[in-house]
Amino acid sequence: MSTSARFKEIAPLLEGQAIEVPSWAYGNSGTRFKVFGSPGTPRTVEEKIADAATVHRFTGLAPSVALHIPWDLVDDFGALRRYAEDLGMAIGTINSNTFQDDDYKLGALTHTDPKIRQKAIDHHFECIDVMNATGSRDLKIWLAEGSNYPGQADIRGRQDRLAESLATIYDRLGDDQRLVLEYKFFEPAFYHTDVPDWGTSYVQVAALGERAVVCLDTGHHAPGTNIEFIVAQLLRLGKLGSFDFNSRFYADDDLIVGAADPFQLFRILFEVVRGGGFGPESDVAFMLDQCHNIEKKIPGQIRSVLNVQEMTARALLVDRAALTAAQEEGDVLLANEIFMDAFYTDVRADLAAWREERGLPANPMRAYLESGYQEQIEADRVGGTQAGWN
Ligand code: PSV
Ligand code: MN
Repeated sequence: MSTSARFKEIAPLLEGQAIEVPSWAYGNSGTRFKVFGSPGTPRTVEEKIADAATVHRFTGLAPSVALHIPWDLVDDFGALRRYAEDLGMAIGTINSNTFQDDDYKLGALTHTDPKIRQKAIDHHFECIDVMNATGSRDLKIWLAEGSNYPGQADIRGRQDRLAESLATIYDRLGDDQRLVLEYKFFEPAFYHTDVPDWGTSYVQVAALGERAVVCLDTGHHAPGTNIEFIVAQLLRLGKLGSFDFNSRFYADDDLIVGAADPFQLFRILFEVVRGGGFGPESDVAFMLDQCHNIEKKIPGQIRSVLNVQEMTARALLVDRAALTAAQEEGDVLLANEIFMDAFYTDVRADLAAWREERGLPANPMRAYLESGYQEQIEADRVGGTQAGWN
């Protein structure tokens, strides 16, 4: 069967694919050494949403935008929701932030001081109020908590306090809302981290209840970790809530999805498809969590969502029946060949035609660059304070 004939078979499955973009991808970012400003960077949440809507307009892939509180705090979230909807966008996941206050130096939800724990819990209550006003389903919690030196903290006591704090937050959620707990193996803490891995996140959310799930950020594992195995396991347990997609060479690099290791992205997406994590029946949220430190931000996001789409198409191309047969026969080389055949299939021309059939530009990157949007925002967005990590 030719690639195109096979592509036609899987094409309907690509319909409705949605990849949520993060508001912070449009703001300035950098490393701990330098945050670079760039012309056209949004000054307001509305401008971030307008840029996210532009990514969606050129790709048809990104109909929602995640917010980060307090970076995206506004007086009237109902009005912000209407503003987004007028641009064809929904407000997606609400991300809490307990990592930028002096009070949180030694912990937030795990802190030994009940007043500081309560302050961090109250911040999550505020995030739930935002969700109620914006219609968001997911509260995503990533904690920058841990310790730097052996003996510094009671690591067991911190797990117990974490469980208690999370339970209080979970109880406040509405029936259609979810708590999504993200893990990360290190940074900013260097010795121990309170939610370092999928197992800890799983244990904590399993104790909360059905509407508590795990967020897998692809940049949050030790080098060499078999991430697709984690995907398979969490799907098997019904606890894979969402992805923060990005790519990394060394640590939490937050680079363009698929830039560092396209094959890993393929392997992850194959397990997503295999495990029922893709398609209209699935609750798994596909999000990006990225920072564009040196490249232009909007085309950086366009490239990222296109890479996810392209790799999803290739994962769908795997001939699963033939693969299962080869696996059950114990035909190691044939099974591997079937898998690799799909990975090596170039779907770019097919996807370009698929887009055109839907009134989208065949080449969204080029269409954006030729649209004049970038020049326009660079000319218009003069003065004010560019958005960043504060
Ligand atoms: C932490 O590194 C993280 O991945 C979390 O998702 C945060 O919400 C995001 O980055 C932005 O700080
Ligand atoms: Mn993340």
